[in-house]
Amino acid sequence: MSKLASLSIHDSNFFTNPYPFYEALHQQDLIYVDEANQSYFVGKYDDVDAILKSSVFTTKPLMVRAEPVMGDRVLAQMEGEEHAAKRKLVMRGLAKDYFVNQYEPMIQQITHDLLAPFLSRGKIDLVNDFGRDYAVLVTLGILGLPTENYRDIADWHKGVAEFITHFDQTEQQKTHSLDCSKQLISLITPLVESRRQRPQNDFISMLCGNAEPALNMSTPEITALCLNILLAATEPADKTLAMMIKHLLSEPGALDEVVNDRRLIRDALEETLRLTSPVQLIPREVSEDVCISGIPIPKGAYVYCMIGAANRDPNVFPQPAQFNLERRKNTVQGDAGKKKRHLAFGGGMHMCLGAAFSLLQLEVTANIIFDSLRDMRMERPETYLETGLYTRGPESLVLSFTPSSQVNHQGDTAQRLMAMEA
Ligand code: 2IO
Repeated sequence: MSKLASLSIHDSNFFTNPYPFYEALHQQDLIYVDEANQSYFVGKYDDVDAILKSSVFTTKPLMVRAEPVMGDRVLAQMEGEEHAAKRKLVMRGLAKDYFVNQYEPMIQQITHDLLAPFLSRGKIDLVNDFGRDYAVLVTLGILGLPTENYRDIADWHKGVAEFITHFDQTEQQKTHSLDCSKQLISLITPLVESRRQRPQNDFISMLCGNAEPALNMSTPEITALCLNILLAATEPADKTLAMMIKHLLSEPGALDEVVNDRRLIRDALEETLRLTSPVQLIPREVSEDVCISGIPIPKGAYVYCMIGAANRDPNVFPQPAQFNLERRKNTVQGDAGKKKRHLAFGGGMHMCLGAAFSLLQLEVTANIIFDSLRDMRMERPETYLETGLYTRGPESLVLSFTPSSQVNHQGDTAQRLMAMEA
């Protein structure tokens, strides 16, 4: 039998560490309700999985959470043929053949360039010296957007992300977010218009519809789609990378294991996404009266899928608080023998379309980090802090390592020079 409990997402303890709340939720088999906001917070794996696959739970909350800063609807708000066609188009742009030929060298270059100034110092903050710039530069690279003022773009991204993911923005903060959105829209719009007139071999030209003339998207629609990709690709990337390194450093022997067998990077990423999901919440609106785990939920209420909690459901993930590189091999089987994967990428028809891409991207970068930063150690681990209710990640991750003057990097450099000459 399930019960209801009050939860304040404004509780500062929840913000810095939601995991004890999730544990209590699973132990007591309950759903949290935020009375003031008519919001229900669901954290059981099977409930969340069912909600994400059900059309009774709509993506309407994005009309208020995202549309105002996107300038138009995001993909997750669409349905039917329109959704299928646009999703397919974007997925084609992120496909593996492009990855190997175009994206992989771009990601390698960005990673090397951002790490370079730190290699001889033997010290780097993986979040603030590397991750934030890295995440936005790679996304700009995918979209073919100019990178000269990428620090401005990173700031505008932050403002827009705050609008989507913060629950208690003041009017002033809202205005700031909307200003950031205007800046991004006026950066992207002329590029869309120019690609429309003179198509090139890039992502935006593809969205402009020469490959798919039937779609015939308007300039604001394409711009919103670019913003959608900018947000969805940037926001979780640096967080996932830093949290993976943190887990590998905290778990005895884990880092060496992965450094010595790079096939395990994929397992480390998947386990990081499960244990510390960079996106913790997915909002839905219920279109009729329903019951979840015995709790009646009235039509029109908001239901937040706590994917960060579902990913620690002990019925699906034994010893859920443990970082376990072997977990993928031992996943619990669900219906029809299907393995129950973590829900960090969501589920159902709106499941993250960048999932495969993001794993390839982070694999490329993790490989370079392991080659470049030998004997990584965490500085002052007791100060490590993750924050965020909706998207969540470390405030910083300061690493010390053996400076490159003491490590032979010739192989890497020679390869790069050869690649540049080619
Ligand atoms: C951009 C929270 C960054 C998405 C979002 C308004 C729509 C959608 C998500 C993820 C990550 C963001 N929602 N990506 O949760 O595209």
